[in-house]
Amino acid sequence: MRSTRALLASVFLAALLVPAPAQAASTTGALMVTHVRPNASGADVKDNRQVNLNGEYFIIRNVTTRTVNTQGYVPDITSNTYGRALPAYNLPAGAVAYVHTGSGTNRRDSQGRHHVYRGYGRHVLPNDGGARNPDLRLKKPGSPDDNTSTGSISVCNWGKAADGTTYRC
Ligand SMILES: [Ca+2]
Ligand SMILES: [Ca+2]
Repeated sequence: MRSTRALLASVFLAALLVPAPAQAASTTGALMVTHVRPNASGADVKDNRQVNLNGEYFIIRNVTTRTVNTQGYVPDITSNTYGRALPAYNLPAGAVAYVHTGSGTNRRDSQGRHHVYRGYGRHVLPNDGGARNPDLRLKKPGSPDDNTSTGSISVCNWGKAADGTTYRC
């Protein structure tokens, strides 16, 4: 029979072998930012026009057990003033929505993913998020887009974003 000490040592070793969890997204509110794709696939600009605006997005999850209206939540990008509040959209309990930078019809697609559009005519998420920490704060409705933590419920941080790559928050 193994000694208590040996048993404790093996338990300790097993604990060490469990990989550390990636930094998990969190929220103090109803919505959580879980992922971000700061750098849309392909060129951002073609013939002097900003293109593939909807290839730039972040993903939010309704962490509650009830439908949440996204209206008024403020995505405050901490290095700029493109903090237009989210449009009205009923996101079901537990559901995930892609929040796109460009224009489109807010909807649920055939795979059950929801899409919400911010209506910008340019890319707004920095491809190089090295300057601030966090790079994005999701704030409760009525909060200022002032690059401070006021009203913040969930954050996302990234560094230099590779082309067409999605990052966990
Ligand atoms: Ca801002
Ligand atoms: Ca970008």
